Parts: sequence; C-alpha cells; structure tokens
Amino acid sequence: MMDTLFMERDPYAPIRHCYPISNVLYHGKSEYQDIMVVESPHFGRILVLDGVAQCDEKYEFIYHEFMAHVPLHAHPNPEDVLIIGGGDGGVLREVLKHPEVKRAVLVDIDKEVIEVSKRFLPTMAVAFEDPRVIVLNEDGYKYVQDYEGEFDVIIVDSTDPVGFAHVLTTEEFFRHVYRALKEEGIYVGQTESIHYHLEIVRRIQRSLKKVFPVVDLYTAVIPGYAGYWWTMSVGSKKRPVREPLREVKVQTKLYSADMHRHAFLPVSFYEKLVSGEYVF
Ligand code: AG3
Repeated sequence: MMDTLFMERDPYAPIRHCYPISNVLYHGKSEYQDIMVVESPHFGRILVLDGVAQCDEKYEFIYHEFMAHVPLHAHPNPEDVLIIGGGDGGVLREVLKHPEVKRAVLVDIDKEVIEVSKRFLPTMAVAFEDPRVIVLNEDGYKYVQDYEGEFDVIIVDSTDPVGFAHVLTTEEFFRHVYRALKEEGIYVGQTESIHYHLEIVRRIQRSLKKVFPVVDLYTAVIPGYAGYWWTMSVGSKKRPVREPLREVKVQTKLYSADMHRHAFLPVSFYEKLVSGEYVF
C-alpha cells in the first residue's frame, strides 16, 4: 500500500520534512494564514500553518515546557505573564502550572488557530477556561505598545520570524517589550534552529543586545522542526537566567532544574555562535 505523504513547505529550511500521514483532519484558510491539522502514525496530530509544522502531539511537550518553564523559573515571582501567539494553547498550559501566576494574557492575532486547536488538539488547548486566562485576538506587536511595567514574563510563541511574524523579532518590538516588562522582567522568544537558520538567530540576538542588559540563548531538540537543534532567545532586565531561581515543583516530562542549566550553551560556544566565529 502506498503512503499518503504530507510535505512541509518551510521556505527558510534547506530540507523539506515529508510525513507519512493517515488523515487530513482539517484544512481551511483564516484571514491570516492557511491552517491544517494532519494525522501521522508517529507524531500524532500535527498543526500546520502556511505549510509549516508548528507542533505535534508526540513532541510538543519539549518545546512548550522549555518555552514556559525556563523564563518562569528564572523569575523570582512571575505573577503576570503575557504570551504572544501560542494559539494552540501549549505554552499557556505550561505557564498555568505555576501557582504564582495570577494572570496569563494570550494575544494571538488569529482566533481560528485557537478554535481549530480546541477542536483538534485537546491535549494542548486545555487551559483556555482557567479563570486566570485572558484571551485577546489582536496584533501582539500593537498590544505591547500600550503597556509600561505590566508583565513579569513575556513569551513570544510565534510562527517563523519571516512573513507577518517578522515584526516580532525587530529591535523596535524589543523596545516595546522592554517597556511593557516590570523591573525584573524576562522576555523569551522562539528563534529558529542553529544550523539552518543561524543568520536569523544572530540577527535577533544582535537586536536584543541593543535593548536588554542581559541577553542569552538556550536550546532544545525538537524532532518535528527542520534543523532540530532549536533556539530560544532571552532578554532579561535585571538577572541572569541560566539558573532556576525557584524550586521546580511543576509536573513535567523533560524540564527540570538540571535540564534548565543544561539547556544553555557553554558561554564560549554561545559567543562564537552569535559573533559569527562559528562557521560550518
Ligand atoms: N511556534 C513556532 C514553530 C516554529 C516552527 N518552525 C519550523 N518548523 N520551521 C510553534 C507554536 C507552538 N505552540
């Protein structure tokens, strides 16, 4: 029997992931993007936006745990959290595991991503009804501009920083983020893979360094993203972020205090990577 194949269309990766799939559960177009949910025997359900895989049921926990728990444990008391993007609900689910969090605002421009995720990704979209959650379907770039000293942690869980999400990785945007953060605030964003997208990683790190006194980078291996060795960039207003500040009490599959430390690259390699000295 022939497999049905689903080919990713990630225009910025030099390879194309091709998934044997058993089903296309949903395919539609929102005002902003093409939305698809396909079913793979290995990965489970995969959310695909504009042809690029965003998360899959099997490995989403790795990405979502590291996006949420690293900044939340590097902060002494994260009460107010802003998530930009993240309409599938995976980061939100992890953020709400922290009892310190009093308010989690999720701003995703595309409400159809949230609706499709509630229908087809029930293990990710589990936390939208939590009373601490405020969901807004607005432009995250504009939203942050209205706030000053409002959030402890801002997590940008966007699509790739090309196309309409590009503005979420500019120096101007980071200046708005800096202003919207409280005194000890921390920003984290997903910033692509080391080998296939190094120029993007470098550009974002340079922009962050113009705005935040503490800038760092950590990584996690994400089996569903082309390039696998995925980066998360951090900007912190006050403290270094390499050590968890609080005891890890949340239930996770992979994140732990040791994994937090391990996620950060050795400083010597990190510097080579972002300075341009690391070539391959
Ligand atoms: N957001 C970032 C996905 C990046 C995938 N990029 C790629 N495969 N080239 C994921 C949303 C999950 N909450």
